[in-house]
Amino acid sequence: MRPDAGPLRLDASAPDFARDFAALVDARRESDADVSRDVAAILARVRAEGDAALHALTLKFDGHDLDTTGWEVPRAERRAALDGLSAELRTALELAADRIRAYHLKQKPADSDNVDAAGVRLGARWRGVDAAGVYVPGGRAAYPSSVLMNAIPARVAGVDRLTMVTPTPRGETNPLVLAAAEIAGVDEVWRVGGAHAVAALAYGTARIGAVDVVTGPGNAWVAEAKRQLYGVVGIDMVAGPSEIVVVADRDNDPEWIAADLLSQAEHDPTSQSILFTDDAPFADAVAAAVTRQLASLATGATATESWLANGAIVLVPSLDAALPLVDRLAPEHLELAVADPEPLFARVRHAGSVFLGRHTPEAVGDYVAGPNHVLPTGRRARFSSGLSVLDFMKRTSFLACDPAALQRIGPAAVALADAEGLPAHARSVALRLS
Ligand code: HSO
Ligand code: ZN
Repeated sequence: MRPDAGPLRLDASAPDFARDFAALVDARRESDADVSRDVAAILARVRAEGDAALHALTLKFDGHDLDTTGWEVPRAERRAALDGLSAELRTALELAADRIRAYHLKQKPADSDNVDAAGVRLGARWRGVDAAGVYVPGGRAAYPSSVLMNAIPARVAGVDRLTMVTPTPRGETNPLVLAAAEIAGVDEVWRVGGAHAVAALAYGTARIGAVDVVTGPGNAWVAEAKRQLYGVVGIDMVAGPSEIVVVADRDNDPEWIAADLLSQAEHDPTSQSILFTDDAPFADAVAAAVTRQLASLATGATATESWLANGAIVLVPSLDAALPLVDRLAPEHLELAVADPEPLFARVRHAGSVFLGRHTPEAVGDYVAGPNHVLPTGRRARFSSGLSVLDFMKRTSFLACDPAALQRIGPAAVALADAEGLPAHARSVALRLS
């Protein structure tokens, strides 16, 4: 594809804008390949055959024999991966881990325990799940940063056993992924991937213990496996391609904004980068800068495909006017690249994560700022949030009545039980009332 062809250009003052913008909002970028039947068959097979199924499916999909390459990555190999890092990379991963941990520690919810006006003691107690499993993709998306973003919140939540599964084509496990797992404190790493690995986490096999929550990104098969296993286990979310929306005025350096747009475009051809600006010459300057940068980007082929197929530049009469449009996109990432972002930020309702000001590129959040980079995509920020400590915890409520408290609220329960035609409920309360 020719980068000079340019992405979609929309002008909010054009007569067809409402129709064209609606088409942009509704465009589906997620794979609609229907893998549900194949995945269902794989899940059933792992459930029935356990490790034998994992062995056969790994041979088929990843081309290695687990009995030869080893099922679990030995502790020594993980330590060696960590020790083999350059000092610079190790320091960077450790800085990232420390900052992610500090941010997520503040998410830990407080227990509550109060006596209300009727004298009833009411409370809630939060506990981590017993075990969690983190899926780490192979190939293009084997990101050590994602290992940190998934594993650290689980550890902060107090999960007892933290397992990682990752496909290892030819049996070679990405050393950066192993080093990150070591830094994050992952307990077990298994050389299996794909829908069958998710099934193993959910059902458990003789080798791989069942977990309670499965998180982490993956291809269409992994996503479908998580969807089908939801209910057997908890899951984080079904993630789609990355997105960035940048709201920028003309006082920005077009090169900076172009780089920001490309930072998400380079993830995948289905990623989406959208610029909103109130200045037409600035829009042209950014478009030209994107084209220039694409020419020298090592990931240029992917980024070009994404930019041309899914990218957009939207001209708005004022940046204020961009906000309702941005809300409709409910983007995963939103940059407000202006000198004073606060007034715009105050009006944002739907976004996974917001990056305030000219010196907060989205990429700093992908790695080291602290908030989670696993965020809702595909407009799901309307109703969901980024991965957090809460995804690895659950809440148990508790209550206690003394005789006087039961005397105060019990009669209403008796009345409601009678009304629902449930006499045993009514009696269980009534017997305790004097
Ligand atoms: N931006 C991605 C996360 C990531 N970026 C990992 C770099 N590495 C999530 O949308
Ligand atoms: Zn990224």
